[in-house]
Amino acid sequence: MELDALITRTIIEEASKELSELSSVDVAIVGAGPSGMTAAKYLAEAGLKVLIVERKLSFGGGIGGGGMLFHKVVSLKEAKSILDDFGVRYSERNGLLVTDASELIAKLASGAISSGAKILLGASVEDVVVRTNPLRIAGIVVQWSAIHISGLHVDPLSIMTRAVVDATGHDASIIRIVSKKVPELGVNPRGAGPMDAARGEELVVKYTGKVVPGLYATGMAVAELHGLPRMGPIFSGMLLSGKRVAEVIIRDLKG
Ligand code: 48F
Repeated sequence: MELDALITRTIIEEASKELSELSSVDVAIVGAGPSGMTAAKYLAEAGLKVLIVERKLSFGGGIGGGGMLFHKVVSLKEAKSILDDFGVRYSERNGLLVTDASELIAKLASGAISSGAKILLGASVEDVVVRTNPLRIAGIVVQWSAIHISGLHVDPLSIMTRAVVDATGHDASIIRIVSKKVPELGVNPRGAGPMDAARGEELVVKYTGKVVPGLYATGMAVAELHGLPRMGPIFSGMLLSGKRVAEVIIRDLKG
């Protein structure tokens, strides 16, 4: 067979095989930002089948933009053990841990993938699957981002889940979908409040966890849901929130 044909056949065979295995997962994380990738590593390490769906063709979410495009981001020392778990290097300045933005992106992704999580790029979650008795979120509805951008009418596909994590940052995409389409679940996002780094860092971790049966929130989606302060380019809250949501899901799914 010609190499050109072999390339096509190999890509389609391998991708189809893997995508069909992903039609049902333990945990679907929506968004490959800092909170979603942190959660993915700890969930996969606990033996759960984890898929991250990311609408862009790259991971990192808000990390790459740093603070006004300066390429360093900072964390409180409370997140030191998480940075160590991922092998992220840091220096200390003014009592803060300083990391290189691109290293943080690369190592969070590498840590999640090495632990067994799958990251699917260029795919957007546009809806949820709902089941009754009991009423719960039972899956995500996925479409290639390129189809969204093109405006073509193409039906999406569903992925069944035991837990969905909204890690979509300020979009709080999944929370807003559930709020609009399943009003009986009583999810009413308040929108994030103004800047207050210290309170925002503390509260985003405190409020991380289950939203409704089958749906959890981490990172800035938590702030959007509960009206918590934003905190700007400090990322310890995102890392700690990602680890926290993983702990809650592991407890709920594995007992
Ligand atoms: O925004 P993002 O980095 O979320 P996060 O983990 O971290 C927030 C911080 O970056 C920063 C901050 C804290 O210091 O204020 O904003 O809470 O990453 C969210 C990811 O979700 C993707 C989006 O492209 C981004 O990479 N995303 C959003 N909606 C969807 C989605 C969707 N419907 N389907 C798939 N991916």
